[in-house]
Amino acid sequence: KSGLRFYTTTTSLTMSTVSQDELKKQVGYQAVDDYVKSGMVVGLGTGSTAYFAVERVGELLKSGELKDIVCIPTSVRTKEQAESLGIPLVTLDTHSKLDVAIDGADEVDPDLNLVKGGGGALLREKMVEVMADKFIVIVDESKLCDGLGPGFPVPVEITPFCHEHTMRQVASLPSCAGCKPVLRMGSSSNNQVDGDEIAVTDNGNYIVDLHFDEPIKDARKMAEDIKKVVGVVDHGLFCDMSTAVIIAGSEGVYKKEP
Ligand code: ABF
Repeated sequence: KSGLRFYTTTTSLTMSTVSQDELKKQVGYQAVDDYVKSGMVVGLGTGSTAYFAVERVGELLKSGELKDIVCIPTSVRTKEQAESLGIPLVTLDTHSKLDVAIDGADEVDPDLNLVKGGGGALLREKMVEVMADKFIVIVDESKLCDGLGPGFPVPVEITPFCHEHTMRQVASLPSCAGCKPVLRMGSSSNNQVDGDEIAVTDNGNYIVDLHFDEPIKDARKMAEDIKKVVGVVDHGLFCDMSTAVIIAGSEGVYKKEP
């Protein structure tokens, strides 16, 4: 793998004997160990991989290896996890700039553009992560793709008011041609279980997932066009934001940089 830096390589253990949770833990811990230093303002991501990064921050604070950091959670559930670990929390209102943010993703393309929002936290994630000097993405290898779209639908957070209108406006964008818009259902936006009620985000909005059969040709253009639709709050295309992606894969943990 050209231009990659390996942290560890698997020896006797084949990756099949390493659980996916173990892979997520490896990258979550590696990201914190590499990028979080005492005195920093740190963005804490959302999802099962980011969960381990938050766990590591709590562990290092408890051991005294990390001191004087404050963290900004990207969802209610990350806030609750951080509080349970005694991690000092602030918000963007008092800390508009961050040193580093660490978060998972649903898809990563070769240019390190991302689809995020499977966990319904995309708005707070993007608000925090655009303000971080470094945005470190942590994934297991299953998230890597050749082109965004088919592997994971693109979430779009929209206002509940006339949401069917807004869904139609987004789906009819030329840059979204061929997409199938599906309103996310479930008891909460934090899990994509099918439910009989519309999922509501931490911010009181709805999410429409745009399903694509073909890879998105120009994710940047699609991102711009979706954002212009009145009624759209934001979307899960995170383009040109990644500082580095730490990946747990079949040959161990490695890092890709743009
Ligand atoms: C979050 O990380 C979401 O944007 C994305 O859906 C999720 C990936 O979840 P997981 O790490 O559980 O696969 O930031």
